[in-house]
Amino acid sequence: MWAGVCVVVFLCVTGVVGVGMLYPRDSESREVRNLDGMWNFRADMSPTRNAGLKAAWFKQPLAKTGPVIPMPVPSSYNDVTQDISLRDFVGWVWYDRDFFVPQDWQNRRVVLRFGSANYYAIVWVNAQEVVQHNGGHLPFEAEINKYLHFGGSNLLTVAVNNTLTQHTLPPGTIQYQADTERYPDGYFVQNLQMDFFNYAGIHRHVRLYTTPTTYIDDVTVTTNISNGKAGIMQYQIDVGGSAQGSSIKVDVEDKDGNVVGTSTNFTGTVTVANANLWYPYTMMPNSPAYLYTLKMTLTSKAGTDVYRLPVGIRTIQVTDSQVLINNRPFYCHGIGKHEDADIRGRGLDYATIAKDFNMFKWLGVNCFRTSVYPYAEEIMDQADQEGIMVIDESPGIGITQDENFSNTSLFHHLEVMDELVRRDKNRPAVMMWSVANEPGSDKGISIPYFKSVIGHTRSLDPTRPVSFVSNKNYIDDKAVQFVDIICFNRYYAWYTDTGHTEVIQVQMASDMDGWRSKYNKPLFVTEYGAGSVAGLHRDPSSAFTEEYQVDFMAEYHKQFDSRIGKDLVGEMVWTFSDFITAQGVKRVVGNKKGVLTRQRQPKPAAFLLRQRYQALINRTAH
Ligand SMILES: *[C@@H]1O[C@H](CO)[C@@H](O)[C@H](O)[C@H]1NC(C)=O
Ligand SMILES: *[C@@H]1O[C@H](CO)[C@@H](O)[C@H](O)[C@H]1NC(C)=O
Ligand SMILES: *[C@@H]1O[C@H](CO)[C@@H](O)[C@H](O)[C@H]1NC(C)=O
Ligand SMILES: *[C@@H]1O[C@H](CO)[C@@H](O)[C@H](O)[C@H]1NC(C)=O
Ligand SMILES: *[C@@H]1O[C@H](CO)[C@@H](O)[C@H](O)[C@H]1NC(C)=O
Ligand SMILES: CC(=O)N[C@H]1CO[C@H](CO)[C@@H](O)[C@@H]1O
Repeated sequence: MWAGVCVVVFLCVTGVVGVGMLYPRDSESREVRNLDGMWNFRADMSPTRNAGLKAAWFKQPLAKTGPVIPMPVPSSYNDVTQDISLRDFVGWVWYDRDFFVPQDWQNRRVVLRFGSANYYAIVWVNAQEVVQHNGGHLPFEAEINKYLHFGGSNLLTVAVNNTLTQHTLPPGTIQYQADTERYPDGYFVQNLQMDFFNYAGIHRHVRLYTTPTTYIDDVTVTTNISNGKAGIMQYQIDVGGSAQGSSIKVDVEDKDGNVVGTSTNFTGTVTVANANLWYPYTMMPNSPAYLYTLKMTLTSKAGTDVYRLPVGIRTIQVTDSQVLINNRPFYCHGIGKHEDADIRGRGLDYATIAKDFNMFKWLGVNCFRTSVYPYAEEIMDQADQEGIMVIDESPGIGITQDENFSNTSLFHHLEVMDELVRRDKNRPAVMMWSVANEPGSDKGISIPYFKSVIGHTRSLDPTRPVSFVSNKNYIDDKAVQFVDIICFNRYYAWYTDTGHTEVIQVQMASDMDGWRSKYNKPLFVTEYGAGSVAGLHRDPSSAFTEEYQVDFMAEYHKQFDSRIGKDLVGEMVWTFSDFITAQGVKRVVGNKKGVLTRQRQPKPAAFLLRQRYQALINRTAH
């Protein structure tokens, strides 16, 4: 629930009204209605992209304002038509649809929730603005009772703008080309500082859900282990509406529905004797990822509200050379990825989620990074359920120039971290927060910026390590001093010394020795990788062939092997699958560093990785 007062666009004063952003779940007291499907759609192709806002297209059905086309929600809109101007569109696009609300919802609280819309969204119900949201990858919602026709039809209109500016995350710039001898009138382009296509639209579920007017607004759970056996759940429940005179019952249920702990406090502790701990699947092959259910029953004058939260009991600790899960060392053999897939772009799709997790298991992957923006909640759910650890990353990419470290950017970055931690704080799979990828952390101006963002994130969640991903070296980096685990991306023999795999070992060794002797913190290689065009061969290998990707990775693996169990706590190849980028002479229909093709078919590098990771499960799990 965001109440927004917008002076001009981008100077929005937003404030959180409620504190929570719980995932919508059915219960005895709550109803969830999906509004996904084929919506009406229209891009504002006017030169300023402002015709729709000026003419208030939200005041009537979109089809009455001009031609509309069907557009799937959730999905990116870019690749679903044959229209190149829509694929590469920058500016406002408009969506609308009708929905009915039953009469008997009148006495309940009705909330409209978006899983995400990239980037800036304005939402109207029956021609009245209900919410604005700044940010492309996190959920937002609004209580909409006062705008609804109960027992009748309602019009839902959404305008989404994918424009990236200096103060968005990721940042970008709009460049106007005034030279009329070279460009058409009013010509402008979006410059990006990121190596992936800026897919846009309503990317995740749109849902209505109901609660009683006094309701469970948020819950925060942290877990601990006592005497190696008992699980401790420390929790805090926040109530929305008029809490006066309300009472709570908290039951912890095991997988079979047996109540194994109970409490009647809003803030308290429940102890589970002989707890089944939550482990990544590689550490506990027979019963990984054990989830209890925290069932909360709130009773008030408004009736009863029930909400069930899955909770895994586990601890994470970081020493100067190890990550411990439940007091046992954890080595991450993982992968970086994108949400990118097929014609839906970055839109949510269950078949893709299932395929990607099946591929993780096939490869032996036991962790991934949500490079380089927060992923859908449904993906995070799968990680919790299947026991795959996650480095949960903010969309802080492209923060590279002095001007990109302004206080306006910092303020937005803190706000994004608030939203990310609020959404994912209760997830056992989240092992670490990453606040940014490859920022200008060699600049003096990055010091107060990262001190602030990392410190803020740690204050939001003192139970998990916090880091960012550096591409600077140990001599120049000025912000790594604030992190718990040193995460870095390396492309020796790719972006430098291209083709020379013989330099990899010596360069990686001095690199890692340098970090270690300067900071004495655990090391995590969050990216290394070479591009390969599927089907392209050369022997001896050379850049962009499938053979080169294999030779390249094998050299890195030798270095990793010499440090596992000493100071290296994780490795992640870049990347899971090929993905689309902006067009450029270095990118042949996208980035080809996938060990899988974009269609999730393995290249030879995938078989190398599978062999390595399956063996690592045996070597590091016990
Ligand atoms: C919407 O898009 C237009 C065109 O890129 C841009 O000028 C404007 O600033 C954008 N507004 C927002 C809120 O993103
Ligand atoms: C967990 O319990 C241990 C031992 O009882 C204690 O030292 C530690 O501070 C606790 N951790 C948290 C996050 O509460
Ligand atoms: C509930 O709170 C009371 C008062 O703070 C405390 O004495 C009691 O131990 C708590 N019970 C549980 C189960 O946390
Ligand atoms: C941000 O604001 C602080 C406090 O007002 C100020 O000291 C600092 O110089 C500002 N930073 C930038 C990059 O403008
Ligand atoms: C891992 O260990 C199991 C059981 O000892 C064995 O069957 C399997 O072949 C090993 N896998 C690899 C890749 O070493
Ligand atoms: C992407 C982005 O916002 N980049 C800006 C960072 O700062 C430089 C210097 O002012 C700008 O030129 C970039 O546009």
